[in-house]
Amino acid sequence: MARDDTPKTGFRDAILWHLTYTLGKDPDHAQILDWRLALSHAVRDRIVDRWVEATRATYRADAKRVYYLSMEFLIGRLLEDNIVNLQLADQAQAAMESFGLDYRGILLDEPDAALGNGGLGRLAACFMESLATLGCPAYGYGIRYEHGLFRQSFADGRQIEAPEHWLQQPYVWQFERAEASFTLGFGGRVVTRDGKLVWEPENLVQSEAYDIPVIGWRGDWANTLRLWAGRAVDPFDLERFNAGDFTAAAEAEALARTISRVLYPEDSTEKGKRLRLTQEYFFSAASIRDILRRFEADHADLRQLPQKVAIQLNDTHPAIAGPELVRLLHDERGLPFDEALAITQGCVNYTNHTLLPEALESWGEGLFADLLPRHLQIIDRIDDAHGRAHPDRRNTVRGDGRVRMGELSFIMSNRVNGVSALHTGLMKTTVFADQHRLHPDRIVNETNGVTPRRWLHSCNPRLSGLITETIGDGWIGDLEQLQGLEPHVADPGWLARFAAVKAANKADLCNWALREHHVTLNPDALFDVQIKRIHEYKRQHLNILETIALWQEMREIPSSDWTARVKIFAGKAAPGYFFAKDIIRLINDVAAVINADATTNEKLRVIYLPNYNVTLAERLIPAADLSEQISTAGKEASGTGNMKFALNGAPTIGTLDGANVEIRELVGAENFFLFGLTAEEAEARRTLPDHAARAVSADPRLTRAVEAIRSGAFSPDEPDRYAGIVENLTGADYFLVASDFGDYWRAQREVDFTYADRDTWARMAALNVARSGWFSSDRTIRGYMRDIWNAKSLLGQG
Ligand code: C3B
Repeated sequence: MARDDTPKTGFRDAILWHLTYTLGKDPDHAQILDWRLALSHAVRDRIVDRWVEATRATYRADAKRVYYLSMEFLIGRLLEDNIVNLQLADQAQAAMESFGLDYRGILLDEPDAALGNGGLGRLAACFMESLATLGCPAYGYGIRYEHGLFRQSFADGRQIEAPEHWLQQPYVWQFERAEASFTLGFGGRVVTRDGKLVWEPENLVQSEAYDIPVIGWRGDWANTLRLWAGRAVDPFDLERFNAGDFTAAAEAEALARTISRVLYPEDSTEKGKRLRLTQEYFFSAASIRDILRRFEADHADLRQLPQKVAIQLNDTHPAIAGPELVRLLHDERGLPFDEALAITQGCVNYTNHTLLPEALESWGEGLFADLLPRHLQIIDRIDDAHGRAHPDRRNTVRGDGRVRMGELSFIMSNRVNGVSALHTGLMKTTVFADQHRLHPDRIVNETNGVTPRRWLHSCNPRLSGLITETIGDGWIGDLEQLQGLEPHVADPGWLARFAAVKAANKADLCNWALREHHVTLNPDALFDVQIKRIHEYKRQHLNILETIALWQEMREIPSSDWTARVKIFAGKAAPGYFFAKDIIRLINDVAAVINADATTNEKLRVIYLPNYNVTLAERLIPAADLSEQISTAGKEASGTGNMKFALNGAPTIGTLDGANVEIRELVGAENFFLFGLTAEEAEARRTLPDHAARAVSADPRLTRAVEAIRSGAFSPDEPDRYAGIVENLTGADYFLVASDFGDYWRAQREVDFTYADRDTWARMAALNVARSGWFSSDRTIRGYMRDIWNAKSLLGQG
């Protein structure tokens, strides 16, 4: 092979070509990393042609573009996604095996890009994939964090955080765009010049663009995920360097880079203050400039902006994009203020992802004025204009010395949406009740979804194979076709094959757990899985309490016919969230005691897998029997893990919360293990004095489990280690763990009973798959395109 051979003749040749000429490696001495990079380059070449074509088609059609602004894109590994969507899997596998390599090992060698905390970030990644699949011209805008979410390990059961380095190796999927760079200001003051207010920022920072192509299913369309990195305007101070002050010479660069250095490991608590607000403005402002630049390249009339541009704010983190657009239109382009505002409102929409008060962003006025003095004035004017238009209405964005980003986002937006039916309903009656009265058509619901390419087809090849064999492969691009499985569920032969798929996936997980974590799991046991961020409202502590109670009862009545279970936990806690970290340690402590008990450990095991990420989810979900979705009703906006489990044949044990409600409606109440208070009952329960203490003393199992924790049964070297948890459970218990315990216990025993009849269980599991097609993010994105963006697909002009 020579340098000028085209690298696209055959796929295998292309890989060798890149290994040789892009990486400069001799195949005889190439390492796994080299092969993975060569494979990635060969795949990337095939993406680029379609990417360029999609961009051209969008320009030609002068189509409306969707801009999805998000602080988080939890994209995970991309090589496999890209290979699958280009339908190159067989060729890639054959090529790698012909080189004597382990194909899956190569795929898993890619670092998991964790540019997000949890559901919100993963949703953004699924949306990008669905936007491309549907041929909707769209850009994702976010931050290119040098360090994604921390790596988690355990020491004595405690969470240890270490920095994550996804960019340490070359990252093939990104294209640096030196030309798309903007200078952004911070701080300074507002002066009057020629009768106009002008912002004179004190500090300037450069935004640098990195583009990642996102290819849709079957490779028919590709969009761009553009991530911004911070750079200094003058990266190097030669004068200071020559004076011998080498560190100071590079200070500006270090400071600017700090902006895109780390993802805040905050899920639902407002922290980080100044740097966090700096990050939010940094990426929002760069994105808005980029959007305007693209629009102005071929449109003269700014009033057309809402016809050509839809901007989606993924939560309030990019809310400052609204005032920034007003500022650019009014201060810099000279439009009258009201017109600038109307145009902005015609473009901007806002998705709310949480009703938890501590997660609704607000900023101290002092900090805001210091960092963004002109924006604060603009926000006040927006608030005034809104107040004037609604005379019974006071200004609401500012209050108690704070700037409330939820209120701002609401009044800046054309549409505001919740992420499940229940959540959207609660938005209307709680946090946004006043706004909803003024704007009864503004709030709409778009129930979340997940991409079936990653969350069934790739992560569960056995099930994908069985489905395709049964109903053809149309379901991958049209998930509702899974309904076609339903008639087969009654066929014992088919059901046995379905059950065999799950058994094989479980066997894989057992092998992996033994190899990687030196734990032996019984593949015949029920795999009961709770994997998500650790949070009191998600109630991992309810799960571990039930585990303790079960263990105690097994010891008490060993003769009973207990269903064998493996309780699997995974998830990270925000580093500053000490209660959540205590829950992690408690689970690990309980696991150590229970797993060491020879009288029960045939029947009950507890395992906490470290460093939960997208890759681990892809491994666990196909092997799960039971999906734990046990949040306090009214607190989980939607959930998306719940959808992934149902889709992979794991029935849910859950509350009437978030999208659980819709899952239960679709899969059927008889195929869902429901327990717990409703959102309304939960509200009422909280007002009862001593509800927790009463619930504990009324339930002997709960009393005994709490007593075991209190007495140090799981922390003999430090008996009062969990005093805080015990006090919470028997005291305030805002999340109603004690109140829901009894019904959770009952539902779990129903699970035991049902699982003992493997045919019944397999039927339930299969019906969960057959009836979960609605939870595709393709359906969700169609909803956004229709109800919110008024955007059209450019695929076959469909
Ligand atoms: C999450 C919510 O907690 C989930 O219920 C929801 O499914 C997803 O968003 C996606 O809508 N969420 C999050 O991950 N981070 C936040 N800061 C707020 C909500």
